[in-house]
Amino acid sequence: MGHFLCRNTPSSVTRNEPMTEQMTGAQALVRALEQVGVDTVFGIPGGAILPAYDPLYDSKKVRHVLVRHEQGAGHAAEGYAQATGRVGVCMATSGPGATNLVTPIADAYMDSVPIVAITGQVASAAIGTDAFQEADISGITMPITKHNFLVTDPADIPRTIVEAFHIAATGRPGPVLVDISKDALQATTTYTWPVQMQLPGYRPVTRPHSKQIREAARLIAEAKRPVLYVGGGVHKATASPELLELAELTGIPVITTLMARGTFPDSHRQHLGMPGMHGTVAAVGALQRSDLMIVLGARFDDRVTGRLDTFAPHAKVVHADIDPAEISKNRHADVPIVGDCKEVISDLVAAIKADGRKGDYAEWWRHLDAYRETYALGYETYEDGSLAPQYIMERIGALVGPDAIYTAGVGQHQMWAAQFIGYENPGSFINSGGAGTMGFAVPAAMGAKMGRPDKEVWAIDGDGCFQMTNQELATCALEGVPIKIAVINNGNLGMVRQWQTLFYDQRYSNTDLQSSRRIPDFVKLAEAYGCVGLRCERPEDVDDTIRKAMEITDMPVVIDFVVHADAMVWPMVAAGTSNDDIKYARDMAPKWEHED
Ligand SMILES: Cc1ncc(C[n+]2csc(CCOP(=O)(O)OP(=O)(O)O)c2C)c(N)n1
Ligand SMILES: [Mg+2]
Repeated sequence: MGHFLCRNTPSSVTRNEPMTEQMTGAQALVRALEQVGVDTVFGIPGGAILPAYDPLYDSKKVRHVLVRHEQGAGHAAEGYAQATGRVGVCMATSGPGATNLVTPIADAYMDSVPIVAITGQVASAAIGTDAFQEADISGITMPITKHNFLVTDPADIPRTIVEAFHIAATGRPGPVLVDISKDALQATTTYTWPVQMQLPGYRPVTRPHSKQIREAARLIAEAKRPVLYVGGGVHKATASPELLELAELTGIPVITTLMARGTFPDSHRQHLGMPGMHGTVAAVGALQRSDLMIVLGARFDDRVTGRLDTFAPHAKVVHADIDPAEISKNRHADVPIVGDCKEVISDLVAAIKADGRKGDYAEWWRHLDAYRETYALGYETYEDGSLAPQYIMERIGALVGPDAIYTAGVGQHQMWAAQFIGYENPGSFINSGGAGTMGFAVPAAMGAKMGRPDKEVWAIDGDGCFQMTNQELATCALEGVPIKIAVINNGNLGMVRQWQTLFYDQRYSNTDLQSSRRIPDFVKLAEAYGCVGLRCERPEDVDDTIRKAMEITDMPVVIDFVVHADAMVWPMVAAGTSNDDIKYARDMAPKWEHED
């Protein structure tokens, strides 16, 4: 069983006599949602889903949050899921309501986020006739859902809901769509509870094979230059404590991918940082020179590997993942391990203790420490007094601290947030890794804050991303969701502009948003949405502005940080090139002189 459990899998259902009752399909839907433990649904009503909104109006257990765009509902469900470890839920009507969910569903699929999307469908007799607001949403989302259902019989609704939540939360988590025709919502049915799931072919393997574990332990003892390559699956398995034990038992260096920031404390001596396109020289260099990669819940994304045929050329690979389809997909695994990372890592710890040998990595650490010292993360500051975006991240990290939850949009600001805030706790950095979805930050922060109202939640957003989904500020203001949004306003689609600077001769085609001209004025926009708007343009005002935002705990706060337009994200491995060609600043390549 995965550890990303909704508290409502059938095992928690009381084993009393089956309960039966006559009700509509819509009432059955709401009752089933209540019985699987849903407390929050993000959505927008419309014709086909309207019957469901009527019993929802009466529910004492399910809070429906009326968003302003269905994309916001989907990302909010993702933020909620990642902040709580439970399944996030979004709801929309047929046709355009459902297609507006496509982007967050794709996003959740890429990042293995457990959400259930419930959509209304036109009446079953009208399906396939191009009826008003008809879209084949189960067809459209087939390749981007872990599973999806089209329900036309009201009697199937409770069982389908239980199955959807079970599939979303167990094994490798992911999005599940439940599309329900309007007539199924309206018809009367006999509601029976508990239900029997009918998923004969679905049995995720969570227990790793002991022979593979012993083989991995042997390779670890014999390796000279091992690295723990940690991905998002480790946090999803709530395996941070086991990871810490494994790392400290063996003394092996740890790198955490974008999806794993916080899974291992940034402050830990053995942590080399993030690998990949904008990773640290130490993390990238460690992988390139390693003789053994222990890959845990990660998938050799091209943003990590760079040119695949030059990635970590000397390394043997131990690859553990709950999804067998990931093993040897991009890189051959010498020791494939299918299983839940919590079980895999604790079994590895036991096997290493039983093996009794200890690897000697002193020489390895001498090289790594040299990389780390020579090529520490750094950034440019500006003599004209303008703001360096990286400095803002450092100050947010210092003042707000590691107990908060951070979300990010996509672009330069996302990479600076990954590099400079400093994460100590698993799940404290929620962002769109696989899909790279601009507009993720604000609705994801809203969902995270609603799931964890006890946490301070900061969205680090770009001026471009913010203009894609900021309408959810209205939702936040009206629903009382006091998140903070730090807009890193460089006036540009900065990440694209960075590529134009480096690879397109500084021809800045269509990347100038002119948002530093205050179109729109983010402070006024915040105020128009019933939020507090603050602006900060100089380094000496950064701390005061952050503190002011922290003091406001009853309203959402938007800070317009107007920053230097030319700041760039370094280090960088250019797309399609080898990790060996990493640059730590423009035209500055590290010297790998600490070689044997
Ligand atoms: C929905 C979507 N459209 C386009 C892109 C391509 N893209 C990646 S980063 C980026 C620029 C983001 O601009 P901004 O939010 O201002 O962030 P910055 O890079 O300036 O920090 C764009 C257009 C994307 N990732 N997602
Ligand atoms: Mg920008």
